[in-house]
Amino acid sequence: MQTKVVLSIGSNVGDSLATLQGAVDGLSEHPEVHLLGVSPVYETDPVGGPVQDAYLNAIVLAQTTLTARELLAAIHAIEAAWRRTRQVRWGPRTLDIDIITFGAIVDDDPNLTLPHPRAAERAFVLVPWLDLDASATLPGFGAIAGLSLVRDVLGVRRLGPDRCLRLPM
Ligand code: A4P
Ligand code: MG
Repeated sequence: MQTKVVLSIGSNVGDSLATLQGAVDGLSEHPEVHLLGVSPVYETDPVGGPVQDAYLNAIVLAQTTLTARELLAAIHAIEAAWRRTRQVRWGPRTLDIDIITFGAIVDDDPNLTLPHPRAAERAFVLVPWLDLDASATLPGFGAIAGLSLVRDVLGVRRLGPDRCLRLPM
Protein backbone atom coordinates (compact mmCIF):
# COMPACT_ATOMS: atom_id res chain seq x y z
CA MET A 1 0.00 0.00 0.00
CA GLN A 2 1.32 3.45 -0.91
CA THR A 3 1.21 6.19 1.71
CA LYS A 4 1.74 9.87 0.94
CA VAL A 5 4.27 11.53 3.21
CA VAL A 6 5.55 15.05 3.82
CA LEU A 7 9.17 15.42 4.92
CA SER A 8 10.96 18.53 6.16
CA ILE A 9 14.68 18.81 5.46
CA GLY A 10 16.97 21.36 7.09
CA SER A 11 20.65 22.18 7.43
CA ASN A 12 22.74 24.98 8.92
CA VAL A 13 26.26 23.53 8.96
CA GLY A 14 28.58 23.25 5.97
CA ASP A 15 27.37 23.53 2.35
CA SER A 16 23.70 23.32 3.27
CA LEU A 17 22.33 23.45 -0.27
CA ALA A 18 24.56 20.51 -1.31
CA THR A 19 23.53 18.65 1.85
CA LEU A 20 19.81 19.15 1.14
CA GLN A 21 20.36 17.91 -2.42
CA GLY A 22 22.16 14.90 -0.93
CA ALA A 23 19.14 14.22 1.26
CA VAL A 24 16.81 14.39 -1.76
CA ASP A 25 19.12 12.06 -3.71
CA GLY A 26 19.37 9.67 -0.75
CA LEU A 27 15.59 9.50 -0.38
CA SER A 28 15.15 8.96 -4.13
CA GLU A 29 17.61 6.07 -4.09
CA HIS A 30 15.49 4.14 -1.61
CA PRO A 31 13.64 1.44 -3.57
CA GLU A 32 10.44 1.92 -1.56
CA VAL A 33 10.36 5.74 -1.63
CA HIS A 34 9.04 7.56 -4.68
CA LEU A 35 9.51 11.33 -4.69
CA LEU A 36 6.57 13.41 -5.90
CA GLY A 37 7.91 16.93 -5.46
CA VAL A 38 10.40 19.21 -3.80
CA SER A 39 9.70 22.79 -2.68
CA PRO A 40 11.79 25.91 -3.26
CA VAL A 41 14.56 26.32 -0.70
CA TYR A 42 14.15 28.91 2.06
CA GLU A 43 16.75 30.60 4.19
CA THR A 44 15.21 30.62 7.67
CA ASP A 45 15.99 32.21 11.02
CA PRO A 46 16.80 29.56 13.65
CA VAL A 47 13.88 28.60 15.89
CA GLY A 48 14.85 27.60 19.45
CA GLY A 49 18.23 26.35 20.62
CA PRO A 50 21.44 28.36 21.04
CA VAL A 51 22.56 31.30 18.88
CA GLN A 52 23.31 29.68 15.53
CA ASP A 53 23.49 30.37 11.80
CA ALA A 54 20.45 30.62 9.56
CA TYR A 55 19.11 27.33 8.15
CA LEU A 56 18.22 26.25 4.68
CA ASN A 57 14.89 24.40 4.73
CA ALA A 58 12.70 22.68 2.15
CA ILE A 59 9.81 20.23 1.95
CA VAL A 60 9.80 16.92 0.08
CA LEU A 61 6.57 15.13 -0.91
CA ALA A 62 6.82 11.39 -1.46
CA GLN A 63 4.88 8.17 -1.45
CA THR A 64 6.16 5.01 0.12
CA THR A 65 5.34 1.38 0.76
CA LEU A 66 7.35 1.53 4.00
CA THR A 67 5.69 1.71 7.40
CA ALA A 68 6.21 4.96 9.31
CA ARG A 69 8.84 3.34 11.53
CA GLU A 70 10.68 1.88 8.54
CA LEU A 71 10.69 5.32 6.94
CA LEU A 72 12.10 6.86 10.15
CA ALA A 73 14.89 4.24 10.12
CA ALA A 74 15.66 5.05 6.46
CA ILE A 75 15.78 8.76 7.34
CA HIS A 76 18.14 8.13 10.26
CA ALA A 77 20.45 6.21 7.89
CA ILE A 78 20.53 9.16 5.47
CA GLU A 79 21.21 11.59 8.33
CA ALA A 80 24.03 9.33 9.53
CA ALA A 81 25.52 9.24 6.03
CA TRP A 82 25.83 13.03 6.28
CA ARG A 83 27.69 12.54 9.58
CA ARG A 84 25.04 14.36 11.47
CA THR A 85 26.01 15.02 15.06
CA ARG A 86 23.31 15.52 17.65
CA GLN A 87 24.94 17.38 20.52
CA VAL A 88 22.40 20.01 21.46
CA ARG A 89 18.64 19.81 21.12
CA TRP A 90 17.55 22.29 18.45
CA GLY A 91 21.27 23.06 17.94
CA PRO A 92 23.21 23.35 14.66
CA ARG A 93 23.07 20.30 12.40
CA THR A 94 24.42 19.20 9.02
CA LEU A 95 21.11 17.54 8.21
CA ASP A 96 17.76 17.08 9.90
CA ILE A 97 14.95 15.15 8.23
CA ASP A 98 11.59 15.12 10.01
CA ILE A 99 8.41 13.30 9.08
CA ILE A 100 5.74 16.01 9.08
CA THR A 101 2.85 13.77 8.07
CA PHE A 102 2.51 10.07 7.22
CA GLY A 103 -0.83 9.72 5.48
CA ALA A 104 -3.52 10.80 7.94
CA ILE A 105 -1.95 8.99 10.90
CA VAL A 106 -2.14 10.71 14.29
CA ASP A 107 0.12 9.14 16.95
CA ASP A 108 1.62 10.56 20.16
CA ASP A 109 4.44 7.98 20.39
CA PRO A 110 7.52 10.07 21.40
CA ASN A 111 9.72 7.97 19.11
CA LEU A 112 7.59 8.99 16.15
CA THR A 113 4.96 11.63 16.79
CA LEU A 114 2.58 12.19 13.88
CA PRO A 115 1.99 14.71 12.62
CA HIS A 116 5.31 16.28 13.74
CA PRO A 117 4.37 17.98 17.04
CA ARG A 118 5.85 21.38 16.15
CA ALA A 119 4.91 21.54 12.45
CA ALA A 120 1.95 23.88 12.96
CA GLU A 121 4.16 26.45 14.71
CA ARG A 122 6.90 26.55 12.12
CA ALA A 123 6.89 28.85 9.13
CA PHE A 124 9.97 27.02 7.81
CA VAL A 125 7.74 23.94 7.42
CA LEU A 126 4.41 25.50 6.43
CA VAL A 127 5.55 28.11 3.91
CA PRO A 128 7.52 25.77 1.57
CA TRP A 129 4.84 23.09 1.99
CA LEU A 130 2.19 25.55 0.84
CA ASP A 131 4.33 26.37 -2.23
CA LEU A 132 4.14 22.70 -3.19
CA ASP A 133 0.54 22.00 -2.27
CA ALA A 134 -1.92 24.86 -1.85
CA SER A 135 -4.61 22.50 -0.52
CA ALA A 136 -2.39 20.70 2.03
CA THR A 137 -3.93 19.75 5.37
CA LEU A 138 -2.24 18.96 8.67
CA PRO A 139 -4.16 16.22 10.52
CA GLY A 140 -5.70 17.79 13.62
CA PHE A 141 -5.22 21.35 12.33
CA GLY A 142 -6.99 21.47 8.97
CA ALA A 143 -5.88 23.42 5.92
CA ILE A 144 -2.37 24.84 6.37
CA ALA A 145 -3.36 27.84 4.24
CA GLY A 146 -5.56 28.88 7.19
CA LEU A 147 -2.78 28.76 9.81
CA SER A 148 -1.61 32.19 10.93
CA LEU A 149 2.09 31.45 10.39
CA VAL A 150 1.49 31.08 6.67
CA ARG A 151 0.27 34.65 6.47
CA ASP A 152 2.93 35.96 8.86
CA VAL A 153 5.99 34.74 6.99
CA LEU A 154 8.58 36.55 9.12
CA GLY A 155 11.90 34.74 9.32
CA VAL A 156 11.72 32.78 6.05
CA ARG A 157 13.13 34.02 2.74
CA ARG A 158 12.73 32.09 -0.48
CA LEU A 159 15.96 31.54 -2.43
CA GLY A 160 16.08 32.27 -6.15
CA PRO A 161 15.64 29.60 -8.85
CA ASP A 162 19.44 29.35 -9.24
CA ARG A 163 19.55 27.84 -5.72
CA CYS A 164 16.91 25.14 -5.99
CA LEU A 165 16.83 21.38 -5.44
CA ARG A 166 16.58 18.94 -8.33
CA LEU A 167 14.30 15.94 -8.31
CA PRO A 168 16.44 13.03 -9.60
CA MET A 169 15.08 11.37 -12.77
N1 A4P B 1 10.73 11.84 16.49
C1 A4P B 1 9.48 11.92 16.99
N2 A4P B 1 8.62 12.30 16.05
C2 A4P B 1 9.33 12.49 14.90
C3 A4P B 1 8.97 12.87 13.58
N3 A4P B 1 7.69 13.16 13.24
N4 A4P B 1 9.97 12.95 12.64
C4 A4P B 1 11.89 11.43 17.28
C5 A4P B 1 11.25 12.67 12.97
N5 A4P B 1 11.66 12.28 14.22
C6 A4P B 1 10.69 12.20 15.17
O1 A4P B 1 14.85 14.01 16.83
C7 A4P B 1 14.83 13.31 18.07
C8 A4P B 1 13.90 12.12 17.97
O2 A4P B 1 12.61 12.57 17.66
C9 A4P B 1 14.22 11.14 16.85
O3 A4P B 1 15.17 10.17 17.20
C10 A4P B 1 12.85 10.50 16.58
O4 A4P B 1 12.74 9.23 17.18
P1 A4P B 1 16.19 14.41 16.22
O5 A4P B 1 15.95 14.78 14.81
O6 A4P B 1 17.17 13.36 16.50
O7 A4P B 1 16.64 15.63 17.15
P2 A4P B 1 16.30 17.15 16.98
O8 A4P B 1 15.89 17.44 15.56
O9 A4P B 1 17.42 17.93 17.56
O10 A4P B 1 15.10 17.34 17.95
P3 A4P B 1 13.65 17.68 17.59
O11 A4P B 1 12.96 17.87 18.90
O12 A4P B 1 13.09 16.74 16.59
O13 A4P B 1 13.84 19.09 16.92
P4 A4P B 1 13.00 19.60 15.74
O14 A4P B 1 11.65 19.87 16.22
O15 A4P B 1 13.22 18.75 14.56
O16 A4P B 1 13.70 21.01 15.52
N6 A4P B 1 15.11 26.30 12.94
C11 A4P B 1 15.07 26.47 11.61
N7 A4P B 1 15.01 27.72 11.08
N8 A4P B 1 15.08 25.39 10.75
C12 A4P B 1 15.13 24.11 11.22
O17 A4P B 1 15.15 23.16 10.41
N9 A4P B 1 15.15 22.66 13.17
C13 A4P B 1 15.13 22.47 14.50
C14 A4P B 1 14.98 21.10 15.01
C15 A4P B 1 15.15 23.61 15.43
N10 A4P B 1 15.15 24.89 14.79
C16 A4P B 1 15.15 25.04 13.47
C17 A4P B 1 15.16 23.89 12.63
MG1 MG C 1 14.30 16.55 14.11
